[in-house]
Amino acid sequence: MEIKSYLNKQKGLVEDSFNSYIPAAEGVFQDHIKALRYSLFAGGKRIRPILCLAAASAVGGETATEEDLLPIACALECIHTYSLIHDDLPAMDNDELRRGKPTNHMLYGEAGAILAGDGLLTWAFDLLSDTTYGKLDPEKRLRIIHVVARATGSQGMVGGQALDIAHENTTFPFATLQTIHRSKTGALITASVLAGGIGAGANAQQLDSLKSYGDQIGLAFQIVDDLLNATATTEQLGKAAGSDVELGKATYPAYFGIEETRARAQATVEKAKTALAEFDNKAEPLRLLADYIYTRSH
Ligand code: GRG
Repeated sequence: MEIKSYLNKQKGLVEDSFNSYIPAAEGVFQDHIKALRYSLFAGGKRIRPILCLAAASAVGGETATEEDLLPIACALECIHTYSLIHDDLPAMDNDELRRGKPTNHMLYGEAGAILAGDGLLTWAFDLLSDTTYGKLDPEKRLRIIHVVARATGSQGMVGGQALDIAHENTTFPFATLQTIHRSKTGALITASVLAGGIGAGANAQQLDSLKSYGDQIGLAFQIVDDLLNATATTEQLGKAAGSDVELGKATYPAYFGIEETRARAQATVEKAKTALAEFDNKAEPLRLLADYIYTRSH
C-alpha cells in the first residue's frame, strides 16, 4: 500500500461525509456557519479522522464499518479545527496564517472566530451522540463520547494548552515539556485511535495496544511539529515558521538540538509500531501512518 494514495482516498471519504453532517451556510445562522466551514474546509490533512478509521480497520470485525464510523471521524476533525481556530487567536498564539490562508479571526473577527470554535466543539458532540448516524451500539457510542471528552478537556488538550501558555518564556524540566506535548497534541490523537478501536469492538488487550500506539504517535506528532517549526519555511508550513522561538516556547529542539530531536521522533514512531505487534496486516495503514507522521513536511 502506498501512503499517499491511501491518505488521499481516506481524506476524500472524510470530506465527502462532512457535507452530510455539517450544516450548509444558509438561513438565519449563515454568517456563523460560514465562519466555521471556512476553517473546516481550509485544507487540513485530516489525520485524526483517518487514524480513527485506520484503527477500526486494524481491529476488523463486523460490528462497525468505516461508514458507521464516519460521523465519529468527522467529529474528531471538528474538535481539531476548533482547537486550531482558538490557538491562532490574538490571546493565544496570535497567528495570521494557517494552511497558507488567513486565520479565522483575520476574516471573521475575534468574536466570530471564538464562536466558530465553540460551534465546532459543540457540533462534534452533536455528531458523536446522534444515534441516527451510523450503526453503532449505544454502549460503544457512550464509551467513545467519554474517551473524546476526557481527552479534549481540562485533563487533556485544553489543560495542555493552558500549561503551554503558562510556561511561555520560562525554563522548566523536560518532564513538563513531555506533559504539555502529550496533553496538548497527543491526547486527541490517542482518543482518535481509541474511538476507532472501540467502535470496531476491540477487546481490552487490543485497546491497550492501540492506546500505547496512539500515545507514541501523538508525542511524535508534536516533536515533529517542533522540528518543522524550527527547520521549515513559512511557505512549506502554510503557517508562521520560527514562531516557537518568538513566543518563547520550550520545544524538543530547544532541549536537544535538531539532530537528537529527529532521532527521538524516529525512536518514538518505532515504539508506536512495536505496540502493534499483535495486529495482522489489517494494521498496515496504522503502521504507514506512524511513518508518515515522522516524514511529513507540513
Ligand atoms: C479552549 C479557548 C480554548 C482554546 C483551546 C486546545 C487549544 C485551544 C488548542 C490546542 C492546541 C494545539 C493547537 C495543538 C497543536 C496541535 C498541532 C500540531 C496541530 C497541527 O495539526 P495538523 O498538522 O493540522 O494535523 P492540519 O492543518 O493538517 O489540520
